[in-house]
Amino acid sequence: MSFYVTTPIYYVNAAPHLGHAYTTIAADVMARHHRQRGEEVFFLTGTDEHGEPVADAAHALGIAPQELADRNAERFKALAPQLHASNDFFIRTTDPQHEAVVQEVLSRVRENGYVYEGTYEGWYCPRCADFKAENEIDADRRCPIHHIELTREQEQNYFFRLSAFQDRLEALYREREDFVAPRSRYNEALSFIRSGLRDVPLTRHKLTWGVQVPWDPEHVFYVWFDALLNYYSALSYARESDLTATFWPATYHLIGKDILRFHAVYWPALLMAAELALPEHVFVHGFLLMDGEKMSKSLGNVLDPFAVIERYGPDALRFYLLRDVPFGQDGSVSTAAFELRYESELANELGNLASRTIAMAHRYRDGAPPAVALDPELDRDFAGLAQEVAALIDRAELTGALDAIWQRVRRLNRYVEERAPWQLAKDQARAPELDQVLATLLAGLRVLAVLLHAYIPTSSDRLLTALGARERSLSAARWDATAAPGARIGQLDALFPKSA
Ligand code: ME8
Repeated sequence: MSFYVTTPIYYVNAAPHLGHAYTTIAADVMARHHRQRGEEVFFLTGTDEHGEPVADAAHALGIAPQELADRNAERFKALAPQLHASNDFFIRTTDPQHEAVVQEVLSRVRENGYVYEGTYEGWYCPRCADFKAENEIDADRRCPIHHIELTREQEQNYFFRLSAFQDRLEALYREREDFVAPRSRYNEALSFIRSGLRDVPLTRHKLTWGVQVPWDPEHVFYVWFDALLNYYSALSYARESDLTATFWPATYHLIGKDILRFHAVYWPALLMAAELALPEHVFVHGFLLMDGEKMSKSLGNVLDPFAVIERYGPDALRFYLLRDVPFGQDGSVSTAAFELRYESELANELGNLASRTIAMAHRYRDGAPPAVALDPELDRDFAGLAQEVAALIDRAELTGALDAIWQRVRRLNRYVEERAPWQLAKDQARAPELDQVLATLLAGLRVLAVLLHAYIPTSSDRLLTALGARERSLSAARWDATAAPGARIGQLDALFPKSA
């Protein structure tokens, strides 16, 4: 089994912000979870370095585009480890190997008859690097995303014959209802397709900052075609041996809703034109909003993920973003909401549960987990949990999976209150009962820690180490007293200190 997950490659026209961190974290949760299942995983992220947004930003700073790209690519590259994102490679579209693949694939698209020369005229947003359809433009001719004035562009270009894929794309959406999720995004993409596909420019004449068109060196490829091909090109040079046969087609492309059309319409058409296999799923998440507006570099209202991480650590940020904003929908983020989740859920519900349980195992049983059967009362909540979580993550329902886990965190907290082990400990005759409660709590914590690994890897690891559990694979989330035999309980400092 192989599993290949990607994030969008981010523009290097400015520094990384929380929105970028969000997609990278989500992809990391999926990658880590699938590794726990024993699958062969490849997780790709990187930077999109060509095109007008980057050229314009460099121009404004009075430096060469490559210099800006080099500078900001480093910052994006540094973001991944700070988030504890376990990406297997970091692609830059200025990598010469990537550029060669772009030239090769797009030449094949031309040889296959899907490229022709023509004139294009339309309303263009230089920040989106995208022409806007008439129905996207309001009366004052501004970009609906960036609120800047659109420019009227007319140029002699090579075109990609997108219209030739009308029927095949409709058939794709008919036959593979899970190609795009959530359903609302599937419907949005399909209705765009059904409204009638028009050919799109494949090259730009006036720009020089891009991958040169091999059959006409006066042109560079339109940045979106260059960028989309990163998902494919990376596999050919990320390692010494070519990984394409193992990982292509991608299992999941995770994207924000701003780039749906490129991934759900252009991309499958381009792959068809190049005779390459299509990805299995495109999952579209919503926007993180601050003051009701999308955070974006060009709007300037950004929350710095580096600052959040420095104060609370990456686990807290990872947890908050996937817990508070239903993955797939828009959601507001704020410091107040973050602090509330941190205190009430991470510190109180999980942190206290863990420290209490471990303290009781030491106090009442000297750190040796009782080797007794688990309380059947919790079977219903815990027995099928790992499968339930895996099924949700298979559908990229990352908030749903986290919620399924968290319901059990709460269930264990109720269990402690109901059984009151401190009362049982007062009565020697009830020692077997206390054994069972402690064994059940320790097993429950182990299951939760294994399942939480994908979300909060550092805390999960600390908790598993304290529980004496060596196994991190999903099989250790079995609801079974023998899943971690004979382990001794260690010490655990507060998982989520309140003074953070
Ligand atoms: O579009 N909320 O790059 P980009 C949630 N280079 N996610 C957000 C976000 C927000 N407020 N802001 C950004 C590009 N994102 C192209 C992609 S792919 C072949 C080329 C995330 O730097 C989200 O994943 O503008 C969004 O799709 C992406 O960053 C856009 O990053």
